Amino acid sequence: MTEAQDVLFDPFTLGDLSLRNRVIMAPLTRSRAQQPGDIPWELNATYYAQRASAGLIIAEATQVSPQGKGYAFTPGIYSDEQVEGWRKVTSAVHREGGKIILQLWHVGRISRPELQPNGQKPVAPSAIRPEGAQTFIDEKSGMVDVLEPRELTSDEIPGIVEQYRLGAENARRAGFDGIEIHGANGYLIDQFIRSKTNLRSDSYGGSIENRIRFPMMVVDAVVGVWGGQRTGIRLSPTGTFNDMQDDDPVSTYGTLASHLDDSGIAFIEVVEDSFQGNEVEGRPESVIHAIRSGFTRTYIGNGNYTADEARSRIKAGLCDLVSFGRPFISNPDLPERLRQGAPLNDYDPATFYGGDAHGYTDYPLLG
Ligand code: 8OZ
Repeated sequence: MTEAQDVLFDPFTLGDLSLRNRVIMAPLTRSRAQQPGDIPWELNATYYAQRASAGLIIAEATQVSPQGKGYAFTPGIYSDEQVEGWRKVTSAVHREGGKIILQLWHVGRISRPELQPNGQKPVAPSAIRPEGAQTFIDEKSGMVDVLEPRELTSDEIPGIVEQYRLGAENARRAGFDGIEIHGANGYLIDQFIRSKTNLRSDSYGGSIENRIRFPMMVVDAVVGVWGGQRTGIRLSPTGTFNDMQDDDPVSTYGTLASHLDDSGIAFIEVVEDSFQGNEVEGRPESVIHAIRSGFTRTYIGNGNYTADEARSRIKAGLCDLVSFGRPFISNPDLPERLRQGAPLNDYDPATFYGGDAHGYTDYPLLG
């Protein structure tokens, strides 16, 4: 295949951003922020700069507040030191000609008192313990079970929206090119969206319109800072990671997609398949169709894609862009490898989370 025919290397306009290819780097938790303070630093700048040939880098999930933290060593975007740290990252990526947006994260119930301000219980739409969910609190304890959270009062919810708004403002100060809101994988926004985790009887729970109220407030707050053309959201309609489920994902996500369309955001990234939970067999085509029908702008497919599947689904109009996660961990030059059909380096799950440069910035380039 010649370069001119390879749809993965068609430039693409994503909102206000001109992308040089359609090979997107998915957000990847790597748990290597500098301590204390969960501050991005030179090591993270090197890692992201190595991957700047992606059409777009979606930087890892980043807590908008101390309450939004659920794992040791993940970065934040609420302190001045974190903003300065992220500035090192965005400058390094821009120096290499890349583009990078930040994923804003609040974990909701997927945390532990050990990680929360004043040892408080983590918060959630409803006080439901996620069965089988675990988190990482420190090197000594390793993975530990998540406990029953505290139900948020309706009065607290605008304050959490404000945490996201401040995160969005801080991301601007840090030099990012835009925002992805983390609405997937069983964290706070997802806990509101899906029926299994939202049993509220106020205006934030019950009907689909009510369950998506808080998510849409967050979207509107971020759009207020960045504009729709530089804002997107990640969703995982059928993922079961963190004990998630929805009674009727076609209706839930079809409705959400039209509200997101009205909000003016530029893209939805969909976890169609995942390595973390027992997902449905294959890609959930009926939900993908519902989202595609409700949302008129860019759709980014994600989850266990090969280059050929990415090409064929883009050509079939099932997605516009594809994000790759694990392959980008072990192949900093993934776009060039896909273009050439070159072999990929294997990744080592033992170095996914935490640690140093090993398994992070030491994967080899082609040649
Ligand atoms: C793996 C480990 C910890 C967090 C996600 C942010 O699943 C994550 C995550 C992944 O979205």
